Amino acid sequence: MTSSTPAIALSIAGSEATGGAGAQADLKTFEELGTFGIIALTCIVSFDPKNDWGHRFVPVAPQVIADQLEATQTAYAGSLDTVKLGMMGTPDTIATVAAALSNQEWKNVVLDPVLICKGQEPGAALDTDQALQAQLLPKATFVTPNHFEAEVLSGIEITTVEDLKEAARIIHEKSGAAVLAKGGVRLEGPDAVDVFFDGETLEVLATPKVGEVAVSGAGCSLAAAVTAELAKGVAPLEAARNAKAFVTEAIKHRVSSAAPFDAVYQGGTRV
Ligand code: PXL
Repeated sequence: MTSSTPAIALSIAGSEATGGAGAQADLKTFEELGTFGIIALTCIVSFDPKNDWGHRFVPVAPQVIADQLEATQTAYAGSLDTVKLGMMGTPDTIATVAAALSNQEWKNVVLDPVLICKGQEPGAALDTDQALQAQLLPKATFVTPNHFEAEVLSGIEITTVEDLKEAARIIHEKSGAAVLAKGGVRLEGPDAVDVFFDGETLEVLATPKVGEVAVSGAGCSLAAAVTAELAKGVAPLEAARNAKAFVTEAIKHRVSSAAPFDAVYQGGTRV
């Protein structure tokens, strides 16, 4: 390796065909932030324009997920130490990913705890949520719950910044990970407020809201940006600050389509 060799960042995530969220958002973010991005696909999501743009969800077979990770982990043995976990979708996928993660040491495991995907039946989703909390949360070094996920993981209702701080503390206690709990557009007020807590430092990150409507891919891109920064050796709080600045620009330069939600543009910082 030379000093110009980029840091490697792996995302284990689902494809979202319109290019707003999921693996596509991760890979674009990794590239923008100067890392060498790699994807192992867990599932394929295709929004359904005939059905209110609901999620059509197809899992990738567990063996195929294991094969992808075997290829990547073998190819980059010794240089791959940072992974982001995005949408898993099924308990089988979670078990497969947890087993593959156990095959090596990691410096950074960034868990974006995607809990519910519309289009899944609630029973299956509950199983998936429980498997995620039991098998992946303990492996995480950094967790990025959105408002809903922070409520589920902490068990408290979040309506104020104080609630968000409390949720971040509870999720840290539960996981041992650094937590970036996202208020986004869900909390009232002029700012999009997120809370960072790593057991020592609690910091409120606030930037003026770009709009009042959530933009597709913002959460994925934020977690991917944290992952890229950590892969490059940036410390967790600084990674959170840099990621928020990156996503704010991506939201400002969002792309509209016939779908009912805009998609973030990761090239926003270059425009
Ligand atoms: O934003 C959560 C998310 C993550 N991953 C995939 C998705 C979505 C939401 O649509 O489709 C693949």
